[in-house]
Amino acid sequence: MAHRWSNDLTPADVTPRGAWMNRRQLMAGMTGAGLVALAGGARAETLEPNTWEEITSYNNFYEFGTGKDDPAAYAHLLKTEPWSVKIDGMVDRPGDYDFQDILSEMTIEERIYRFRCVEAWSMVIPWNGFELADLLAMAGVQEGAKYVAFETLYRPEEMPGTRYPVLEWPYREGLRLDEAMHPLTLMATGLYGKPLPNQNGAPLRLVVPWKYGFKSIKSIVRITLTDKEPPTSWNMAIPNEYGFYSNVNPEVNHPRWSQASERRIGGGLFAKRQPTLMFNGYEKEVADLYEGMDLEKYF
Ligand SMILES: Nc1nc2c(c(=O)[nH]1)N[C@H]1C(S)=C(S)[C@@H](COP(=O)(O)O)O[C@H]1N2
Ligand SMILES: [Mo]
Repeated sequence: MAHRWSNDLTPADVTPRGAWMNRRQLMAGMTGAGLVALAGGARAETLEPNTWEEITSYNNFYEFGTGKDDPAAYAHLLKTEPWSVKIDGMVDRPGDYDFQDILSEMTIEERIYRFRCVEAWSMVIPWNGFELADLLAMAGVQEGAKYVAFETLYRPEEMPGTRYPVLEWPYREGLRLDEAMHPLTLMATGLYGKPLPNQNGAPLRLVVPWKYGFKSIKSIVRITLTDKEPPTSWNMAIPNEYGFYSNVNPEVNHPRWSQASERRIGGGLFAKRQPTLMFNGYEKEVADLYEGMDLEKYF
C-alpha cells in the first residue's frame, strides 16, 4: 500500500531534541559501565521505549480479569488462529477478512508511540502494524459513513474475566471517521518486531496514541462503518467518567482524579510523575481534528 505519510517516530523524535543531542554526544565518548548507567538513569526523560517485560506484564484486558497481571496469566487461553475480521456496514466490499490475507495486503511499519491510560500511568511502546486507513481503503468506505465501530472477540470459554459483569461484552469502541483515517491511527500486529502477545490484544488491535488507552481496543473481530456515533463499552458503563472522544487532555480531569500528570511505568519507585501533554504529545498532528469543539463538553 502506498505511504501517504512517512513521518515515523523514532526514539529521537519522541525525545526532546536537546536531551537527545546531549545524550548522543555523551554516548560517543562513553563505554561499558558508563553507558549502561546512563541508559538506566536517562530513561524517564528521554522517552525510550519500555521494555518487552513491562509492556507484556502490566496490562488492562478485562476479558481476562481486572488485575494488571491477569492478562499475562490468562490470555494464553485465547485461540488466535484462525482469525478473521468482519468488515461491514457502509463499505463497498463487506465480508469476513482472514487475518493472514489482511497481513499479506498491508505494509508493516514500526511506530514508537506514547501510550497513556486514563488511570494516569503511561508507557512508550514500539508497535508494529499498519494504518487503519489502509484497511478501510481495502474494504471501500462509502459516502455518508461518519464513524467506525469496533468489537473485540467474545468467547467466554477462553476469557475467564467475562464471567464478571464489569463491562457489557463484547468490548466495543468507536472513532469518528476522520480520526480513524488519520495517519497516526494504527492497527497493531506486533511489538518489538515480534507478533503481538495475546495480553496486548493479539492478533490485531487498535492504537490511537492521542487518546486514553481504553480507546485502543484489543483482539478485534468486527469493524463496522456507520453514520451514527456507535455505543462504546466504557461510555455505556460510566458515561460521566468516560466520553466518546477521550482525547488525552491534562486540563480536563477525570471526575475522580487529576489528569495533569502521569506515572511512567518502569520509572522506579521514586521516579517523579511527569506532566501529561495535550493530546498525549500529538497536538501538532491532531489538534485540527477538534477545531472549534468544546473539549470539556466533548471529553
Ligand atoms: N478488548 C479490550 N480492549 C482493551 C481493554 C480491555 O479491557 N478489553 N483495555 C483497554 C485499556 S483500559 C488499556 S489502558 C489498554 C491497555 O493496553 P496494553 O495492555 O497493551 O498496554 O487496552 C485497552 N483495550
Ligand atoms: Mo486504560
